Amino acid sequence: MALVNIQVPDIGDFDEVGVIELLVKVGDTVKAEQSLITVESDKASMEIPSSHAGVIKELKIALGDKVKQGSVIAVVESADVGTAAAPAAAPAPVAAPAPAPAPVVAAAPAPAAAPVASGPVEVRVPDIGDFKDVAVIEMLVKVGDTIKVEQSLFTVESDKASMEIPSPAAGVLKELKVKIGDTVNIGDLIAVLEGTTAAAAPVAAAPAPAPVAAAAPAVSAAAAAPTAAVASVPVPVHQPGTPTAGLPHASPSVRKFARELGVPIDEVKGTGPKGRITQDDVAAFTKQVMAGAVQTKAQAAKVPAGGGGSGVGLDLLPWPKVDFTKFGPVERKDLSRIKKISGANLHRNWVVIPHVTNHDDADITDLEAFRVQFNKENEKSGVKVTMLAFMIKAAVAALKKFPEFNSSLDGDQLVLKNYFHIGFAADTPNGLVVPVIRDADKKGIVQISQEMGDLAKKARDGKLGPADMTGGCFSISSLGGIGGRYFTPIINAPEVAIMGVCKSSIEPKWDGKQFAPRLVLPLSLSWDHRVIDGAAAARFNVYFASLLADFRRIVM
Ligand code: CAO
Repeated sequence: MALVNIQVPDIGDFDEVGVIELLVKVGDTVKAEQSLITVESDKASMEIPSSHAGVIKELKIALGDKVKQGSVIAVVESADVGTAAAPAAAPAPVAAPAPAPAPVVAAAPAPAAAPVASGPVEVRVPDIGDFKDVAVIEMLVKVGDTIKVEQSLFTVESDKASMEIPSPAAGVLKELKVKIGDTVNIGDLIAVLEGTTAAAAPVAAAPAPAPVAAAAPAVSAAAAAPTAAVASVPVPVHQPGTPTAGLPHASPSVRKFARELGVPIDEVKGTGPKGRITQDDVAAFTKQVMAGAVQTKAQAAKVPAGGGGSGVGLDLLPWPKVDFTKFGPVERKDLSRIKKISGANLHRNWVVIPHVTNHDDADITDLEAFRVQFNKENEKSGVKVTMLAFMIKAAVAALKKFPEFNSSLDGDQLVLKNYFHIGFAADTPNGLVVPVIRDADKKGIVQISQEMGDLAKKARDGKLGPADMTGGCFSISSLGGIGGRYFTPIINAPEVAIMGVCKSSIEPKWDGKQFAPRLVLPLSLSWDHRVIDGAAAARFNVYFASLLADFRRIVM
């Protein structure tokens, strides 16, 4: 018997990765190759196995620690030290890296700065070591999306690791050759990109990935590629039958999503294949917790027996359970995917952000007359200039004048943005989405109207990608085409304000001498009281309304 230090093996280009799960405890008897811990980067999670069989004498790391190659995970008392090349009688623990993990997935290697001509680029499965038939469990992009270098395309999963496969090039995704449930192997064609603009060389033209010897500790076949951070992630070799008891089964992006919402992922029931936890499962869990239908273990521990508020968390009454059929016939319908996701986000934003809503009116008589006249004159162009496009421009001017409205909270700091991406709520058959007009400060009203039309169509067709809906600074939610007077829009976190707009109507306005009929647009500005004060919000609304009343002010 000897004490063996089990170390983190070569984990490629990763400096440090976080320990997210401990799979064993002191006193446990472990087999060689049994998983000890799970580590995770932003793109991959993997289990680190023990190099030796024996009894865990000491755990050298804790949850949340960062580890890298050579970090000692545990001290194991082992009879099996033949491979450790240490004197049997040595009193000090023998250093033994965990078995060499072969990379399950390595991004396609490519020369780092090779310029790429426009044209189709075939993306193939990179070196996946000894693995065969790795399952595709999650698609992260769709045809038509504009892809950045290193943007994750989809997630693959073996029994021991899941990993997002990044794109080696930028461009528009023309074809996806895989779908959920497919299994892939090294060299399989997975996608075709077109109109590439950056960094990586076409995979088809790239040198074949160096084969990874199963026993070799080093795994940096793709270290020079732009995707090296992902490419060189090693994961333990699959050992059929090795237990993974207690490990919540979820992809890195789902774990990240859960962490962002503060959801204890080990309490979420997975409904995916083999009990895998999906993003929808996390959203549904969040919804149940927020509705008081279930409690997390932490919440349960805080609520005193016999009830009574603890002052911690919401401590709400459970959601009423009603047998509606007692009162009349009912039908049940599953919520759409968009509704589940947006519901969880809206609920979090409503609960976390101290909202205040200021209502005001804008006199848009002249602007609407101009808009109608302009559209008449330009009927043949095919582009209709909308009132919302003017409001986007007005929002940009107001954000420039009141920069705290163009910010996000990050702990104790305010992140002030020097760019102007404006989101607009779009109603679709499947639910609410908020596409974003990028760099609205650099675009004219006609271009904004055109882009909004395109994005609204994409939204209705369910074709918006993540890039269409992220990075917004401020949102506008217009119910103007439908009706209503005022409402309370919910802030689209991490933004700090949102403008709600209702239907304009002719109202009598006193012009100093008489009542005159004016076209009045109702405005409802919701703002985050942690960042914005009431006086600033009132000023923002007044300024915004003054721009719509006389659009010439926008260039002053
Ligand atoms: N007052 C009066 N009429 C208005 C108006 C306003 N504020 N805004 C638009 N209209 C009229 C337009 O004049 C147009 O009428 P015509 O067809 O007769 O010309 C009609 O409403 C449609 O307007 P539009 O084509 O300009 O579209 P839009 O820019 O108003 O809206 C979009 C586009 C995508 C925002 C909209 O289709 C939509 O989805 N709105 C709903 C957003 C939503 O659900 N918000 C709530 C979020 S909180 O749950």
